[in-house]
Amino acid sequence: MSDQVTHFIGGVQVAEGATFATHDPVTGGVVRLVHEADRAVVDKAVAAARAAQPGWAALPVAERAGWMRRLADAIEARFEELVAAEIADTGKSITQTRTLDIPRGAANFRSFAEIAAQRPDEAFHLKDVLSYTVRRPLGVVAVIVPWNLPFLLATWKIGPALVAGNAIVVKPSEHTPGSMAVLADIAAEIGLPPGVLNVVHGLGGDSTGQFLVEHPGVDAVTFTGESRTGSTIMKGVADRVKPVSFELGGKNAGLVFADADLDVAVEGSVRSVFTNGGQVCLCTERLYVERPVFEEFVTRLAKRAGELRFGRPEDEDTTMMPMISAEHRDKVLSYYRLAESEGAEFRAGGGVPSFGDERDGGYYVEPTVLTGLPSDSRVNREEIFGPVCHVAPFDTEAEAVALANDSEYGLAATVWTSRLSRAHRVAQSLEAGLVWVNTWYLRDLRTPFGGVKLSGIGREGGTDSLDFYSEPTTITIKLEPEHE
Ligand code: NAD
Ligand code: 6OD
Repeated sequence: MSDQVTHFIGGVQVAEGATFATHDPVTGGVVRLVHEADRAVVDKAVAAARAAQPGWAALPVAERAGWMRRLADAIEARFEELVAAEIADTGKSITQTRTLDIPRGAANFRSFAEIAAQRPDEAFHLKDVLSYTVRRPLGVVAVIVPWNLPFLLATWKIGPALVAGNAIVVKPSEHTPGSMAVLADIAAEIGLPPGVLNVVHGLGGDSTGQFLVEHPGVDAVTFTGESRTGSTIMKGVADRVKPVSFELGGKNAGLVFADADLDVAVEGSVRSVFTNGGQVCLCTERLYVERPVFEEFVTRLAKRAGELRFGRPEDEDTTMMPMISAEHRDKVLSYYRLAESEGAEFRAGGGVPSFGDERDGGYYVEPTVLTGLPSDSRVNREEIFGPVCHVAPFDTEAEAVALANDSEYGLAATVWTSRLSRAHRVAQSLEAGLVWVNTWYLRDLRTPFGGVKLSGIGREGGTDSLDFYSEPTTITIKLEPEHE
């Protein structure tokens, strides 16, 4: 892939629009120049998708599923190139990128191929009346994704949208265009019908993202990103009543009961707080720990936070990555300072690491563990999206559930307990789309994924994705002629 990122429209590269630079989060240096799609480029992409969509939808689902498997095969064949592109844009560790981000891209295409190809139609028989449902694709879908898991999150939407018979226009984050540029190249290489998958690059509001979602030729929007952006997009598409699927922000709670295996709870919380530098919508930012084990838990979590390794991305034992941008680093640091002014105790971190090399120009912050804030503090209510959590004690199960649910968000929660009945009871009381018990971010791609409250609208995953990316028509037939 060249260092100039171009759009992919109708099966060809299009180098139109002014360019902007992306920056390496590890050093702050320039990574690539990216063409920004203006309205004219977005028009072209939508027109290419509209032209391709009927032919694509007319293929039997088994053929579209075959294309998804070919995409997965090609991702595996160009695995290291994708790993390199993702690392260059994000500064992720090579270990995470090789084990999570890129393999999930291939898995997303493969699993939606299987789910779609094997899905039966629904039919209902009532005396002499037969009702059955056929599903049609929505048409042209805009796919707007963020920077934190760029390849994983884009393919999570692209796979089901395509296999359901839609043509799509994808807009990756302005910070992370690299892996989608490789995917576009892969689509051309395997001969995916031109116009079925288009990629336009650019910014969000008042730029490519907004032009795309509000385009009259776009039938639906699938978006992952901040809750505030979701709300803006919703207003922008309201007049045309476009279907939207939104995976938005989180302020996820973790509940640690005194009966939990504390080794498992501590290590699991290290993962759930600090993975990807805390830049995963599912990351835990609020931990509530039953009072008898509170002090031990905090001490151990803080110690482990201090042991995370700020290696270079290519070092296999690196466990802490930079923030995506200078702006995001400053946002996270502003919450560290806010925590100070709100009266928090810093049990780990709170600052910026110093390397004595070019990484001092990068966007690193220290993994941070806070205690001592009330649940109505801003640090406990607002999504920070960095390597930081606040830990508070609780005394009863009911109090723990109430604290966890005291949030405008409702994406994910974790429960650490060895009591089976408690695990079920608490999990079912939490106002969240996803609850993990004694684990975190363990995924079965057939299950519904999404959040409640400010965390989203709708569910994707398995048949929920196929349902969003299609519309049912119910056909009812009277089996006996009415006048015989
Ligand atoms: P963001 O909302 O700033 O941007 C996401 C995407 O939307 C980018 O491609 C951006 O260019 C585009 N965009 C911005 N404004 C737009 C507009 N007005 N119209 C159309 N497109 C627009 O989010 P981000 O900073 O890239 O990502 C971090 C956020 O994403 C966090 O809040 C995180 O919780 C959330 N997130 C949620 C999930 C989930 O599954 N629920 C997954 C990942 C990230
Ligand atoms: O694993 C997934 O399918 C998914 N949608 C993860 C979202 C992570 C948020 O940052």
